[in-house]
This record gives sequence, C-alpha cells and structure tokens, in this order.
Amino acid sequence: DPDTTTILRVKPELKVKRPKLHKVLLVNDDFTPRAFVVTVLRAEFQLNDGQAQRVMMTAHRRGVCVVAVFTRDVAEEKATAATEMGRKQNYPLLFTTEPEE
Ligand code: NFA
Repeated sequence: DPDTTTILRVKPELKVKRPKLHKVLLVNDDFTPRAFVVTVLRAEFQLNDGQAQRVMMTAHRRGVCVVAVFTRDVAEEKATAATEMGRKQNYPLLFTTEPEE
C-alpha cells in the first residue's frame, strides 16, 4: 500500500453574537404639554417633527409608545436623560426601557 497521510484540521470558529436590543417606551400622563413631549423626542431621539408628533400622539391615545430600540446601556441612558428633561420643568414625563423578545 502507498503511504497515506491524514491531516486533521480544526476549523476556526468565531462566534459573533448580537447584543440584545432594548426598547425605549414613552408613557402617557395627563400633565406634560404635547409640544414639550415633541421637543424632548426630537432632542433626545433625533426624531423629525412628524415622527415625534406620531410617537407622542400614539402614547397619548394608547398609554404607551415605542420610541426606538438601542443596546441596553444606550436605551437606559436615553430614557434617563429624556425623563430628566421633564423633571427639570416639573413634569411627570416618563420614559422606560424593556428588552426585546
Ligand atoms: N397626555 C398629554 C397631554 O394631553 C400629552 C402627552 C403625550 C404626555 C405623551 C406624555 C406622553 N398634554
């Protein structure tokens, strides 16, 4: 029999996993002026006027609306910063976060 050589190679395996995304939610209240909510949405989430109006009115009518999704740290930072903008004007404006499915 001719000589045979078997070469075993281990296939390199690189696991690339996506970070779980988290939603930022706008919660309705009875006190924060609509125009102020729109201002906060534009400033903190870079929404244009039409997008901000739609998000604000959806939360107004349904109680809550998803503003955007980010990695967990960014979602929490933005929700905190946006909530703080309301707090500074003594409004009960609230943004929360929750993980996506
Ligand atoms: N419901 C508030 C109002 O009628 C507007 C609002 C919308 C507040 C969405 C908070 C979130 N002035």
